[in-house]
Order: sequence, then C-alpha cells, then structure tokens
Amino acid sequence: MAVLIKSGTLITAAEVFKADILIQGERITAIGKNIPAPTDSTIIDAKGKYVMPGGVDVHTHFDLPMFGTVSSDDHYTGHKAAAFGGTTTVIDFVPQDTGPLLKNVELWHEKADEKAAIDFSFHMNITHLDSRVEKEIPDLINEGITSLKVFTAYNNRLRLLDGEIFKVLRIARTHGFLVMVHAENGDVIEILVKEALEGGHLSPEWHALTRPAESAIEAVFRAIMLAKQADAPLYIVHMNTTGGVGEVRRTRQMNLPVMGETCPQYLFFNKKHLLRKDGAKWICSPPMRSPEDNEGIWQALADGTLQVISTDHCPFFYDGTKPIEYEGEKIAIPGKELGKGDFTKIPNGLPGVGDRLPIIWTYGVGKKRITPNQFVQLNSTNPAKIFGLYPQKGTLVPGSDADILIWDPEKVIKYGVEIAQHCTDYNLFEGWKLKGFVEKVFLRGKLIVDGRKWFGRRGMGKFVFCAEPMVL
Ligand code: DUC
Ligand code: ZN
Ligand code: ZN
Repeated sequence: MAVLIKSGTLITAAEVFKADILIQGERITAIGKNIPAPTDSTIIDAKGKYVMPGGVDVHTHFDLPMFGTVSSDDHYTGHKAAAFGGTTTVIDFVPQDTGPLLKNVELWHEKADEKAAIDFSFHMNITHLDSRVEKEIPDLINEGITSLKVFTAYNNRLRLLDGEIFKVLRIARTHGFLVMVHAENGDVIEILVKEALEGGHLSPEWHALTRPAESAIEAVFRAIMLAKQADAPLYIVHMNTTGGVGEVRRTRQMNLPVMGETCPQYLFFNKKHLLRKDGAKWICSPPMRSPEDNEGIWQALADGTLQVISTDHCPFFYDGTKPIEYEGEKIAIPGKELGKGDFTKIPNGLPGVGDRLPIIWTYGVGKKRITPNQFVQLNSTNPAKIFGLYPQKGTLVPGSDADILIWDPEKVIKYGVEIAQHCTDYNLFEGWKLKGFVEKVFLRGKLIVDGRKWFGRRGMGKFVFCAEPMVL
C-alpha cells in the first residue's frame, strides 16, 4: 500500500521546494514533480502546506524515578504527546544503578518497548565509574547505544569527578562514543543550598539563586578542556547561559569538536518566573536564567554555535493530588506539591516534548530569529546526524524512514494544556497564540496523527540503533 503526498512545499535542512513524496511500505521511495500514483495508493493533497521530516528529540526522561515520585509521562503518553507536536523519534536516558550496564539497558527496554508509540533510542548515563564499568562501556555499541551522559553536578548522586569524566572521554574516543555533559558546579551548588536552607530561604526562586550562571559557565569551560585533553568530541546538553554558549563559540572557532543543544525553556523564561505563585512549574536544572541569556541563546542558534534544540522533557504534575483525565482514565501522580515550603524537594523537570516544534515555529521562524531550514536542521536533521540516526531519520530523501509532518502554516491556535497531550496538569506556554501547526504525522509511512485524531498505538514504535556519532 502506497501513500502519495502531492503538491506540498518540502522544507529540508538545505532547501525549500515544491514536490510530491511517494511512500511505499515504511520508506520514502520517490521525491519529485508529478509522481504518478501507484494503483491502490492513498493520495493526500498537501497544496499550501509544508512537508518536513519528523522531529527528533534527543533529550527526554520518561517514567524516570526522581524525588520520591516519577516523571509523569511514560513511554506511551510521552510518545503520544511528542507525536501530536510533530516529533517522531526520541532518545531517552538509561539511568545507571550499581549493576551491570547491560542490565540497566534491559530494564529500560522493559519499560519502553511495549509502550513505545514512536521510534526511540537510548543514551547511557554514567553516574558511577569503576574498572568494571569501564570494561562494560564498549558493549553498549552492540545495543545500539553510542552516547554517554555524565554530570558535573548532583554531588553524591549523579556526579562524576573530573578525573572520572576524563576517563569516560578517553574510552569514548577509543570506541567511538559521544560524551554528553550536564555542566554545573556541584560543589558550589551544595554550599549555596546548605546556606539557603540554614537562612530559611525556602521559596522556588532559591532554586535558581543556589545554582548560579557562573557555576554553569565554569563547568562548560572545564568540560571543554577535559574533552580537549582527552582528544574526544563533546556535546553539552541544555545550554542555558550566554557565557556558556560563548565558550562553545570560541572553541568551535578553534575547530575543536564541541557541540551543544538548548531547550525551549531557556529561550523564553527567566528567573522571574520562579517568583510567581506557581513558580514551581518552572523548576528544572539547570534553572531559568535572565532575559539576556535568552537572547544570547537565540543568537547561538541563529549563528550555528548550537546545533540542536531538544526539550529535556521531564514532566511532573503541578498538583499531583488532583487527578486529570487521560484517555478516559483518572490519573494523579505526586509532583511539584511535594516541595511546597522547601524548594529542594520540588521535583526538577518540565513538560516540553510536544511543545518544541509548534512553539519554535511561531516564535523562532515566525519572528525571523531562525529560517525554516534552520528549524529543520535544529529539530530534526542535526540531532539525527549527531547521534548516528541519519539518514534513516531526520531528513526527506528516498530510502529514509517515512517519518513525515504535514504542517499547516495558516492554522492559528491558542496553545496550552488542553492541546498538548502531555500527562500532566499544566503547560508552560498556556494561552500562547500560535500560527502554524502540525496537521498530519506519519511514522514509517503510517498516519499516526490527523488533526486532533490519534491513530498511534502502544508498541508500534521501534527501537532504532544509533550508529557512530557525527561531529557537526
Ligand atoms: N534536569 C531536570 O530538571 N530534570 C531531569 C534531569 C535534568 O538534568
Ligand atoms: Zn541534565
Ligand atoms: Zn535531562
């Protein structure tokens, strides 16, 4: 059975042009003008619409135990929300415990495989290093995992020491992994948090005040220098300061293989949001910064300093004592209310996997901060290339998976929790006016979203093996 998408305007990382796309089975088989429709094909008229590759979000945390609760989207609801926002591939992080790495991966497959509604892959967190773990890391390649995340913060929980990060970088260089780093200064944060608590400073803004921008900038610089000494490429996750992206820009000008991503929250929100009555909604790590940082990060996206927009999707309910309705079921999961009266107990994380494309289209492309080609580069093509999924994912060429969005550039909507499909009770972009929205989404040739209708199902998403990462 074939699908012919006719007369759309295709947007890729490099071009904008009118063409038809033929899908046969799970793949794109032809792109061109006036492609004849095979017998029995479904024809979709995309005149006046944009046709783009499905989004690739390389930073999600589904079903992640944290702060005595769990992130409220699992690998089904999170995938469904992603699809409604035009994302067809996600890469989630496998937490490391004290057991063998392959056991950790197996456990994450147990959580994800039966629920997956879009395609997915994994990164491995390395949060504890010893000689056994060092020996096990190379085996991850056979599991399709070619990226390792390390932390310079979260002392006594997730953090590795600088020497350990250096060792991971050297293993990565030898075996062809990409190291991703969460860059904040764990020691400084620990001292400031202790002092804040002793001083009785318990409200949400203290989350940002105890995690200074300078400590993030310093950790970015330190990670870059560790990577340089290990002669390994580096990818810095959720970049959030003008100073930090400045370090990346300077390093790239020296032709060193350092790359970075940011997330929508660091483009639109700042510390002042934490002063609101519902400030806990904006608590994540790294925290919200300043309007100048928002601006500096937009600039870094526009000038190519940053290669990727991801989401760090890790949602919690704002009030997890009150159920919401999700697919006819009442669901309530403890969330931000756990930290009422003590910011250190507010679960860190935000919803975002479904918001990324619609928000960035209106407020990035629509406001001429980035071009339509950059929109595709940042949200689809670059993440697929960097993490070894290209050209199966992230582009529109014959042979690629038919993960395709039909985008209505004229659709005007008021966005918010009712439109987004996340399993949580709030949305950070509540009431925002959007122009341009997802109309149809195909996953490997199957229509999974059509307007407000959902045709996806649990288990239809496949695990995709990441090949060797690419430096952009
Ligand atoms: N930051 C968060 O806010 N949540 C999950 C993980 C992370 O790095
Ligand atoms: Zn992180
Ligand atoms: Zn994260």
